[in-house]
Amino acid sequence: MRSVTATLAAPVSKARQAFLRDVLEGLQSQPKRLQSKYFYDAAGDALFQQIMHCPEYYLTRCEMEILETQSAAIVSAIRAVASQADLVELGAGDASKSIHLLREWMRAGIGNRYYPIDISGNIIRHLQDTLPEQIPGLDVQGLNGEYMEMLARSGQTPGRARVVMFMGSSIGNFTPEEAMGFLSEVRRQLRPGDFLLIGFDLQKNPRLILDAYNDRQGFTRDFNLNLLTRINRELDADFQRHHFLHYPTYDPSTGACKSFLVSLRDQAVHIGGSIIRFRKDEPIYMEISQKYTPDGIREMASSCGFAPVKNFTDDKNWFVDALWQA
Ligand code: AVI
Repeated sequence: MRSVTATLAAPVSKARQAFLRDVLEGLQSQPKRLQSKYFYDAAGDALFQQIMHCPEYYLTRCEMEILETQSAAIVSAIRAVASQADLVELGAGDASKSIHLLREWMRAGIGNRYYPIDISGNIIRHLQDTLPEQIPGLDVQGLNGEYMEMLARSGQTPGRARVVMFMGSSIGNFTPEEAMGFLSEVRRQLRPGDFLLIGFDLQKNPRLILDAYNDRQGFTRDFNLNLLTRINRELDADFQRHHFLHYPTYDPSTGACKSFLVSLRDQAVHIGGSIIRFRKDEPIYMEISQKYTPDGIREMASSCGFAPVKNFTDDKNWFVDALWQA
C-alpha cells in the first residue's frame, strides 16, 4: 500500500518542484517575471472560458467564424496535395472550433484519425468520450502530455500525410524568437508534404487589442491575479492580491501585447521558504500575446522551413489561420 501511495505522489511533487523552481527563478530575475503557462489551474481554465466569451476578446469569435465558414476550403486546399492524411492538434482544448474542420475532414473522406494533444488528462478523456458521438466514425487517439513529446509519439502512418493544427493564437504566447524555435522544432518532426495550420492574431487598431486584454468585467485582471492565488495555495506563499495592479500594454510598433502585475507598495512575499522583495511600482512581466502582420507571418513560415500555402481570414481581417506546407 505504501509503495502505491509513493508512486502516485511522485509526479505531483515533481510538478510542484518544477513550479517552485520556475517561480523563484522568475521572481529572483531582473526584471521579475512569471510564466503564463502556469495560468491554467482549474480557476484559470474557468476564467479563460469567461475571457473567451467577453465582448472585448474578439480572437475566439474571429477564429470560430473562419472555421465555421471556411473549413471546406481549408480541407480542399489540403486535399489538392494529399489524398489521405491524419490530423494532429497541439493544445486541442474542448475542440469547439476544430469540430467544424473535423466534420469537413470526414465528409471529404481524407481520413478519420484525429490525435488531440493536451497537457490536461481531463480534456483528453472528455474528447475521447464525446467526439466520436458527435462525429460518427472519427477515430480519436488522445495524447496527454507536452506538445513535442506527444507529436513525436503520434508518429507518421506510411502513405499518409500529417496535418498539425496549432490554433487560437497560442503561438502569440511565445516571443517571436521563441516562436521561431518552436515552429522550427515542429518542422523537424514533419516530413516534406505535411502541413501546419496555425492561428495568428493580426496587428490592428491598438485600442481594440488593448481592450481585449483589459476587459471591463475584469476577467483578464483576475486571470493574471489568479496565478498569485495559485502560488499561495500550491507553494506555501503569502501574496496579497490587492497589493498588485493588472497593467496590460500594447506596442503598435512591434506588435507586442504584454501584461504586467505592478506592486502597489514596498512589500515582501514568502514563497516556499524564500523571501521575495518588491519595490513600490515594480512590475512582474506575466505574459506576451504577440500580434503579427501578413508579411511577418510569411517570413516566419520561410525562416522555419515551411512554404505558405494560403491564409484564411475572418470578415474583418483581424485573425488568420495560415496553412503552411513542410
Ligand atoms: C491562450 N492565449 C492565446 C490567450 C492570448 O490571447 O494570449 C491567453 C490570454 N491571456 C489573456 N487573455 C487571453
